[in-house]
Formats: sequence, C-alpha cells, structure tokens
Amino acid sequence: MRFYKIQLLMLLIALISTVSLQAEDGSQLWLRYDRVSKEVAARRTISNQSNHVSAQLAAQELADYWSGQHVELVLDNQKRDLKDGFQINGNHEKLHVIAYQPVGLLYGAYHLLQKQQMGKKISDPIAIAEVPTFDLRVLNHWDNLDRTVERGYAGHSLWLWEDLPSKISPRYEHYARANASIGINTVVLNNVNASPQILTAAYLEKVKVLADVFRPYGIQVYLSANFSSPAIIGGLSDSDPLRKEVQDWWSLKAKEIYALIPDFGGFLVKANSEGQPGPQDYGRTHADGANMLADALKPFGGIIMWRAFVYNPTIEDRAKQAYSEFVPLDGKFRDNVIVQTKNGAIDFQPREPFHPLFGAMKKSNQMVEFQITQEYLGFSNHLVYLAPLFKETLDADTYAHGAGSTVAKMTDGTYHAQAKSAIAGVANIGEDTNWTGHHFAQANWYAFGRLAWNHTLSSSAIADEWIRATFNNEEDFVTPVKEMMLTSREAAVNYMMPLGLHHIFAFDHHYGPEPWGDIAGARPDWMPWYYHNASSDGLGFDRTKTGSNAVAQYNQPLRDIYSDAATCPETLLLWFHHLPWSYSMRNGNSLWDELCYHYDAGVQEARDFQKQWNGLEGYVDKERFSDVQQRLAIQAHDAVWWKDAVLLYFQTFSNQPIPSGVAQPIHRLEELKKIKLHLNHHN
Ligand code: BDP
Repeated sequence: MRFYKIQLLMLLIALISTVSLQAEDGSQLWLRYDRVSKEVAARRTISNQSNHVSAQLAAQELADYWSGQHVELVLDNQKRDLKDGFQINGNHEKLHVIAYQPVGLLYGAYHLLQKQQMGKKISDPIAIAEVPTFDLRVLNHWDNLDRTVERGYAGHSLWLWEDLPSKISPRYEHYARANASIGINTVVLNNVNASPQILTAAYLEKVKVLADVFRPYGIQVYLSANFSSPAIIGGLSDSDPLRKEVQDWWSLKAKEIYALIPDFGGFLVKANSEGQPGPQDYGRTHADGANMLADALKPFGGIIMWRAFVYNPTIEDRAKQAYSEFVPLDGKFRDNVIVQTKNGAIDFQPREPFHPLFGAMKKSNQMVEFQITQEYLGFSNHLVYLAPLFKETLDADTYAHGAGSTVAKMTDGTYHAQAKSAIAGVANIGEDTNWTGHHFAQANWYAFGRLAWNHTLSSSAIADEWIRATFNNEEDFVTPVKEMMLTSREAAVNYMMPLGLHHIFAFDHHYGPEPWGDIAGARPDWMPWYYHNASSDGLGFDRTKTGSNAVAQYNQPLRDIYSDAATCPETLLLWFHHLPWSYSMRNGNSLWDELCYHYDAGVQEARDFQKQWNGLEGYVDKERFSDVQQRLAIQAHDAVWWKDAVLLYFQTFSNQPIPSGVAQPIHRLEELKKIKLHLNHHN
C-alpha cells in the first residue's frame, strides 16, 4: 500500500513537472490564463444569445477562464459606432459586454481576461468603450512557399503548405487566437517578394483552409501578389495593366478566389522594387498598376495594399525616391487602394525620421508598415522592445494640416476619410516553440497589435500588460523588466547607429557592423559608405540644400528645423548633415567624442540588462530565465563588437583618440574586418 502511495506520489510529481515544463517553453505567449475550477464556474453564468461562431468563442473563453462576476454578451445592431470594438458596463455582480459585430464580443472577452491576468478586479460601476483606431490591423508574413522566411529568425514558416489542404496543424488556431487576443484582424500569408504560384488553384485551396481556421477569430486573409502572374502562371504574353486581356485575367482570378474565400481581403503588392516586376515594366505608373488590380477586386469588396518601397541606384539619394514617384500620383488611386509606406524612407533602421510621404499624400489612403521582425535590430538575439520605435513614428508631427498632424492621424482616417484605415507590421513569427525566437520578441508582436488597436497607448502601459500576462505580477519583477524593455531600443541605437547614422550593417544579412563594407560592382545604395560618408573632413549624409535636399520633402517648419544642424534633433543629426569631426554638440562635446560616448553608453546598457536579469532569477521559471540570459550575453558581446568596429573604423578618418572615459577597444580593426558571417538571407 505504502509502495503504491509513493509510486502515485512520484507519478504526480512527474506529471506536475511535465506540465510546468510544457507551460514554461513560451508557447502560450501572453495567454497564460488559468482555467477556472468547477466551483468558480458554478458561481457565475456566462450568457450569450448569438449563435455566431465568434460570439460563441467569446462565451467559451469566458466560461473557461473568467473567475469574476456574471457576464452577458450582447450584440446590439444599433451600435454602429462601436465598429468591431466593444463596451463593457456593469458592476461587481454582473457585466454586459456589448458589441456591434460578433468579433467585438471576442475582443471584449479578451479584454476582461487580460484585466484579470493583471490582477485587476473589475468592480462597481464600470463603463468602458473601446473602438479600434485602425480598421485593418495587419501582420505581413514574409513567408515563402518553401517555408523559408525572409528576414525570419524564429524558424521556418508556420504554414505547412505540403500538408495543406488535408492536414491542419493545431498551431494555426493558436496563432489566430493569439492575434485575436490583441485585436489583429488581417494577415498577409506570403512574402512580398511573391511567388506567382500562390495564385494557382492548388495553393488557393490551401489558403482557403487557413482562412476557414482564422475566420471565427475575426481574421481576414490577404495574399502578396506577383505583378507578373498573368504572364507567369496565366500564360499571357505579358502583364501590362492597360491591356484588356491582363485585366480580364485578374478579374477571373478574383472571381475564383472569392468563390473559395468569400471574405478574402485582397492583395499586397511590391512592384518595381528590388527587381520585382511592376507596371513600370510597361511604361505605366504605380497608379495604373494598383488601380487595375483594385478594379478587379472592387466587385467583391477587396482592397489593394500597394507598397511605396521603391528606390533605384541611379538616384542621388535613395531616401528621396518614394516621394518623387508617389507624390505626383496623389489623388489618382482608387478608393480601395491603400499606399503602404515603411515608417522611414530608407529601410527599417534602428532610427529613421518618419517617411516624408506621410505628410505629402493628402488625397490618398495611406498606411504605415513597421518591421516587427528584427532584421536590423539583432535578429532574435537582441532584446529590443519596439513599442518606442513604433510610437516615435506614429506620434511624429508631419505638419500636413498644421501642428498635430501626426503620422497616426494621417493614416487613421482623422484627416482623410479612408474606406478602411490600416497599419501593418512585418511578422516575427515562425515555427519555434515560443513563436518568436527570443522570449522578449513576443512583446513586439504584442505591442504592434496593441498599438494597431489604440495608437494612443504608451509604450510603458503596453510593456506593463505584457510582462504581467507573460511572466507574473510581482512588482519587484515587473518594474525592473519594464525599465529594461523601455530603455532597450535606445540602447540598441547607441551601440549600433547613434546620432542619425544608418545602414552601416554587414552586407545582405544585416547582422553586425560593416561600416567599411564595399563590394566591387554592387549597388552603391546597398553599401555603408553611401550612407555614412566618412572622410577626414567629417561624417554623415548631407540631405540639406547643399546636398541631396531631401529635407525639402518635409513640411514646414520641419524643413527648416532639419536643415539647420543647430536645430536638427541630435538623434537625427548625421541623417541630415555631414559635419566635421570637431563639430560642437549641444553639450559642448565634439562630434567624435560624442559618438564615442554614445557607443560606450550602448555597451554599458547592454551589460546592465545582463545584471538586471541576473537579479531576477527567483521570479522566472528556469527555462525562460536561462534562455533570455544566454541571449543577453550575445547582445552584450555584439554591442562591444559594434562599438569597436565602428569606432576603430571611423577613427581612421577622425584621427582622434577615443576619450579616456570610454572603455577602450578590445578588438583590432583588421581582425573585425575578417569576420564573415555566413548567414543566409532567409535565416
Ligand atoms: C528589406 C529587406 C528585404 C525585403 C525588403 C522589402 O532587406 O529582404 O524584401 O526590405 O521590404 O528590408 O521589400
């Protein structure tokens, strides 16, 4: 008997430890809700009259996890203004979650569960209303059909194309649930460098299955379309958008897609950019191309997201090209076209000024594209919390309609009524157990979703929610972790590219420094020297009147502010100015010394993250603690590598010593130049 008891005990212990092992691999993301006990479930009712699948999901989530008062879910078809948001009214005995759309009930349910996770009691009386600031809250997956992910650092693609349509991975639904819990309602499944194959009948059958899994969670599917599809998979002689045969091909394709997926969202298109085909191949404009596709989708309510990421090596400043190509087309796009523009004019750098197009295209639908995946921010090795970067762009004032015309307001429908307002983030999700590689990279997926829902939330409030949901509510843990997250973006800017420096990354894979990079015959606008312009007379890109005059693309007073080194924010100084090494900064330091101090500060901050995290061991499960610990070590190592590489290289031009207060380099430049990481482009 005793023996059995011991065995039972051991079995129990084994069970508990596997449960906790499974629970601590990060696979649950921020959705670590505790299932309620039978007693709790019996104490309160969750009522729902709707048989819509999203409403039923909402009721189920609450039935499983809500430990508070009674909840009644109510669909109210008078409350149009709520859009897909929700209202919660009530008191400590009973709450009403009210929505106009069924998915609003689901969002309301997740709102309640999130408050519960944060240890917040919802008591008397409560009356809140949440209406999302953007209609389409979009994840762009750069997933290829061979399951590699362009700029993906969390394993292969989640989409198991070979298994589809017959086999359905349970992760599709987990993914949809995670998105719904933060309000993401749109996903583009495939890479913007799009394989035409995605539009073949065989792939559309697979896409349909994913759309069916996502639908109950309120998620609409889009596809990236290759502009040459009519020629490549349709057998047409070309894909000229003004040719009737081509237009008919797209119309038929649209019909075929909507027959399978009645709520299909539309296409995302990268055209005439980095070698992708587009309307310019036929002497047509971006508007001709976008409108042709928009007309094909119009009868079905579809939307075209047309990217403005265009540049070619012949122009004197890559930062200027999108503006030059798109501003003349302002007002010429159909109302179901949204121009999708990256947050900055170069390419997802650690820091860029906002893209001038946002302040210039007043008659077109526009949306911001952020990069959640950390192509230029240390892949999934570095802890860089991106909400401050996202906010910096969203809150930037374009002055398009006077002071206060922020990028957020230029795109959320405040000034320009858009049929659908939208915002996109390039996903950092892959098949890694914890979805994003770095446990803290989950916070960037979360933060993007939360800001897409409400761009007025602060980075700090979002970090607070995420930490509590993902780890715990211990103040001694939450406070330092939040602090670490909130400083992490600036730390990365400091150890990678402070003071407006940009694109001095290693060629192609973009991990690590290579300010000396120069590949014979390669495009100059892919070379670091093109951006930093280091010489014995100084450093930086002159984008004022004496240089490329990119400043002219900004509205006043920004043009004047950026044009004058004395008024230009120092965080953007070398973006807009080429300045002598001896240039006197506002604090009296020379440019050279200040640069050294910034790199040094970045290294110190990365080291501090290690210290802070080590002090928190008792608050985190072993698995996640040590995984983060190991990555923080890589980050600190990389920070030193960055600092030494950039300072030693620029020192060959400045010919000045590294100030004595700064940690002296531990590497030699010649050694650093030999480092060649063989990271493939998809890795
Ligand atoms: C750059 C990436 C490249 C993408 C491109 C894009 O390096 O892989 O294809 O942007 O956004 O950031 O189209």
